[in-house]
Amino acid sequence: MKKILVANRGEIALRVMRSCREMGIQTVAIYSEADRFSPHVKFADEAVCVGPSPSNQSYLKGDRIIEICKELGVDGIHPGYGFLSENADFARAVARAGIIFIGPSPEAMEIMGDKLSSKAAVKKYKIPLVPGSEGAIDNVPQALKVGKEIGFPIIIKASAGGGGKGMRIVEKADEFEENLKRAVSEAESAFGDGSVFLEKYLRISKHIEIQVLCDTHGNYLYLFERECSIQRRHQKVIEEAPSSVLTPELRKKMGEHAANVARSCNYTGAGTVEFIYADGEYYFLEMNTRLQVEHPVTEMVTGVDLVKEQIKIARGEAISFQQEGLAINGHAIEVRVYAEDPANNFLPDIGTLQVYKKPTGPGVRVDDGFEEGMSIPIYYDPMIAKLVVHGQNRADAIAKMKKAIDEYRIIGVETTLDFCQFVLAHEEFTSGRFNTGFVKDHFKPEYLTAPVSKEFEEIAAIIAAVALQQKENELINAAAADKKFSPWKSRLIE
Ligand code: MV4
Repeated sequence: MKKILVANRGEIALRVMRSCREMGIQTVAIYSEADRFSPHVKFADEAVCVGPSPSNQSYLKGDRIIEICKELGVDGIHPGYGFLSENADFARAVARAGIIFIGPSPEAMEIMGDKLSSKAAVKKYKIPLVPGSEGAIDNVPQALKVGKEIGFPIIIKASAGGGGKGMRIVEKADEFEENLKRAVSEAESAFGDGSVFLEKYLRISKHIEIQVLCDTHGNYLYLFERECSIQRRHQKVIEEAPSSVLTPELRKKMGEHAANVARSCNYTGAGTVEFIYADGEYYFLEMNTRLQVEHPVTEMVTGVDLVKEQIKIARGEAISFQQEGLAINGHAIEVRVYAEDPANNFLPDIGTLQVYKKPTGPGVRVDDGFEEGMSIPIYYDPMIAKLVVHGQNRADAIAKMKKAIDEYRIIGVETTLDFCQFVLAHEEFTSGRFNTGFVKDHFKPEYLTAPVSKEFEEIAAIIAAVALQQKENELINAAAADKKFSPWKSRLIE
């Protein structure tokens, strides 16, 4: 592979291109009109505009992206996460065009993309599954029968869903009538597939996922776990590796189960097997057939560059290490920095990064795709950056993260940084006992707005007004300078 097109934007596009460059591989960026001046465009060896800002007119234009590859002599496509990364039809079209899709086979994506077919696939490996319905449920008597067997509460999940989309919790039998009907019609309209199934709802649980790496030579390796229980409405906020609750024995068993999930669909490349953990027991939920947002915590504790491994596997090489050669070194934590206002129900807060200063130092990694002065586009995910730290142990990593967040300076948009600081300081978090209900159970927006005196507020308002005027002047100058910037590396193919 000599030239890779990264079919993505922002931090992940940059992160993938960095590994390509270290491997001596040429990089091609694609960008939408909103991303014309983005760092991933400047970093790439070549860059092509794929269309207007909305992603369905740009980053999701699979056919157009394949055309660009043909024109520029691209031999591999890395899809990043989101967008086209789990689209089996796209992966198939890429292969048909004689280009390597850096990811699993379309067949593996399809098997794991459907929760019922993924459960069916792992059956022969005796993977622990949450008690539930054998297949799809489409009527109340069927649901009641399962309810009798497994007891309440019960969760209804869409087979074509995943990541928490289209789930409903049923507390008692008479709630089936309405919830089943709604779940089916929601699944139908959201995924074009109304199949739903039932599982015993585990109310207090942890979200633990295992990173796997598999090559075309029959090697199925696990790179241990990430714990991602700190989340809000299915959006992860803090992830870490390792998890506080896994013993070495449990870790090995879970890892071997994860490798078997990958085996069940002849998986190749990097993937993540998601488990739910409750009371010392764990159960397989689903497999994500992409590189995940939180992959850096695994890289920090294992020393493996997952993107480089993905590329080597796609080239047909065998993984250069073995399971016995892998170990967890220290502890890593990632916080996602979103342009959202935690004091205002985490509403996306768009605007310009008037001040943007990143923390640095040993064991501190920032994966981002913005620079000072840039605006956060409204069209995409509002994540500004991932701040990742590595420490000798969990306490050390937490301390390092607190210091790094303190050093992070973002002015112009509200961010989730203070909220993350609140989580890191909470006893429930430091003790490791937290579960997926943490944010709902322990966070109130008032916690972030410390009371201040009237005089302080007045002085602060004056200082802010002066600073704003100064900044405005700077921005006017910056905008004038910006006009001189031409994306001369870009090639527009009509
Ligand atoms: C569950 C569960 C409890 N019991 N399954 C969320 C992400 C998706 N991959 C699966 N998810 C869950 N599956 C069983 N059998 C709890 C979650 C879950 C959750 C569910 C409802 C509302 C918020 C939640 C937050 C995290 C996890």
